[in-house]
Amino acid sequence: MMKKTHLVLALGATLLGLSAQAQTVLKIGYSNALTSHYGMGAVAFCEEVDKGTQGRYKCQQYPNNALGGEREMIEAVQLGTQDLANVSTGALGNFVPEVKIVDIPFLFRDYDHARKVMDGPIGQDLLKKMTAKGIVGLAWTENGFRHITNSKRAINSAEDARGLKLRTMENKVHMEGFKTFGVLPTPMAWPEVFTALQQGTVDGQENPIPVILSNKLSQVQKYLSLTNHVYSPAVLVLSPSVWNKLSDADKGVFQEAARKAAVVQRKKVNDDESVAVAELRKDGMQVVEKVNGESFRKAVAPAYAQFAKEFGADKIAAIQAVK
Ligand code: EAX
Repeated sequence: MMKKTHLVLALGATLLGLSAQAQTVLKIGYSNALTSHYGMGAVAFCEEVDKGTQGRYKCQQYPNNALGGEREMIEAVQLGTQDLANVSTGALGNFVPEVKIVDIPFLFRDYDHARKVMDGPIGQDLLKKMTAKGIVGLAWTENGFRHITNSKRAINSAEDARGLKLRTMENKVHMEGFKTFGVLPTPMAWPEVFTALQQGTVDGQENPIPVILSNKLSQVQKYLSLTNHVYSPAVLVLSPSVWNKLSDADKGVFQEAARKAAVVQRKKVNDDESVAVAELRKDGMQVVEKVNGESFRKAVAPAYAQFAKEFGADKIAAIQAVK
């Protein structure tokens, strides 16, 4: 008898939301390992959220494409079937067209420049643009400057890249830009890439150092050239179905947690870069460190007319002007 009463009371309290222990577990997905820059960012975010909400919000980590490719994860976040994702901008422009401007090759000079833009008014404005598309952009994290790997030959200048079949992200700006290098861009979701490289469906791909390391691309690619041809931002996105239920205080906790995650994730990008060349050479890769960057920049220059038409020359100039 006693037992039954307790059960009813406990149930009643839970239904009324009175339980002090009420806990929500959020699913967070990303396309690299738990130990990668994405994983470290996601874990840091979740620790901060847990702390800041006194344990009311916790996460379950889904690394290694466990919830699908980046396009699928963004869709799921929109729908509310997935709570959080830490994704690159690869597929994001298909949902939020304004974001595509940051995918222009050779737009950013270096990490300081890129991070300043993403954390400044331009980047923050782009985060807000996501809201109208049913995506809550919490903070820009980072994937890193991208480099070309391939199985055919060492690339010293744009001339050497000519004719290579290169996997690209599902990103029109990248495809337009990389075409000017003379490569054949082949869009493909990330989860398919390792096998495609292994089987020779494509000759190469391009990605930041942390992705090359974390996915052991040295097993399927002989050549790496530090082309730095485009900056690859990433972003922590949250489903509106979670966001809309948060109190203002909790919203603040989530945003601050995302900003702290960005610091951790960016540091991992830098740390990986500082050890990568030695490590990848040890793994048998041939690494071209001093690429003729000018040849790539020259090749892509004509495409800037198209980018200016699409995004506005003033908007591109505003990004370039950030010091
Ligand atoms: O987000 O698809 C890609 O090349 C991405 O850079 C990678 O999955 C990490």
